[in-house]
Amino acid sequence: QALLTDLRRTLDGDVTAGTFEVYYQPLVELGTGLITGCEALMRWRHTERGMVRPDDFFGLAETSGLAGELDRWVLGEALAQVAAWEQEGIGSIYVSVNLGRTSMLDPRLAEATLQSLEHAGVKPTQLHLEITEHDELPPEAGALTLALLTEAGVRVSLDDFGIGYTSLDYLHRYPVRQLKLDRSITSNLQTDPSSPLLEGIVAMARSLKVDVVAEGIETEPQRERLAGLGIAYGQGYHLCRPQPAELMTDLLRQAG
Ligand code: G
Ligand code: G
Ligand code: MN
Ligand code: NA
Repeated sequence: QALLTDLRRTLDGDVTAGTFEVYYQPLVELGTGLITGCEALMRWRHTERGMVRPDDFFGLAETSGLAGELDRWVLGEALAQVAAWEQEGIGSIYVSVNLGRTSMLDPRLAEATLQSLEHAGVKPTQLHLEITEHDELPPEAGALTLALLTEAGVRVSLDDFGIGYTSLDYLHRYPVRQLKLDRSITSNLQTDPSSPLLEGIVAMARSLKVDVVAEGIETEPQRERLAGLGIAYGQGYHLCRPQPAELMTDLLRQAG
C-alpha cells in the first residue's frame, strides 16, 4: 500500500515522502485562563497529500507495527520542546502525550520513557501520558508499566472519558490522575441544560482525587457552564487551537 510505504519512508527520514510534526494544544485552567500544559498532537506533512491527520494514518501504523515508533518519536519531540520552554523560562508546564494500543502493550515502555525523560532533562511530573480504551486490550496490559511510571512521578490521564464501555474499569485498572471528558459531553451541554451526569462525574473525580479536563470547548457559554460545574481545566478551539511549536512558543511568551 502506497500510504504505508510513505509512512515508513517518512519514519526513515526520507523527506521526499514527508515529514512529521508535533502540534501543541494548551490545557487551560478554566477559572484563570492560565496554560497548565500542552497536548502533543502528531501531524504528517505528506509531500503529495498535504497535511494528513492522525485519524487517517494511526490505524495503519498500529496494524503495520509502526505505531510504537511513531509514539516514541512524538514523546522525544515533546520532551525536547518542554525542556526548551523550561530553559527559556516561559513557564513550567507539562506535556501530555497520547499512547496508542501498541505502546500500551510494549513491555519496555516504562524503561524507554524514563530514558527519554532523562535524555531530555525533563522532570517526570512534567509528563502526562494519555491512555484510552482499546478493543481487546488484555486486562493487565500496561498496568505494571503505568504503575512504574507513576511511581517515578509521571501522570496518567484517561482520554475520551465518558464514551467507552470500560472507562470506569480503567479507573481502577490504572493509576489515573486526570480524566479528560470526551468532547461529545461538552457539545451535549448545549442541548441539555441540566447536567446530572457531569455533576456525578465531578463528584466522583473529587472523591477519587483526580483532576477533570473538559475537551472540545468551542464556545464561551460552554466554558462558563463547565467552570460553574466545578470542572477545573479545559481544552478546545475556543481556548486555543492546536498550534505548530513555534506559534505555541510565541503564545507562551505572551502569556508569561
Ligand atoms: O489532532 P487530531 O484531533 O487530528 O487527533 C486525532 C486523534 O489522533 C486523537 O484521538 C489523538 O489522540 C490521536 N493522536 C494524535 N497524536 C497522536 C500520537 O502521537 N500518538 C497516538 N497514539 N495518537 C495520537
Ligand atoms: O482523542 P483526543 O482527545 O486525543 O483528540 C484530540 C483531538 O481533538 C485533536 O485532533 C484535536 O485537533 C481535536 N480538538 C481539539 N479541540 C477541539 C475542539 O474544540 N473541537 C473539536 N471538534 N475538536 C477538537
Ligand atoms: Mn488526547
Ligand atoms: Na479525547
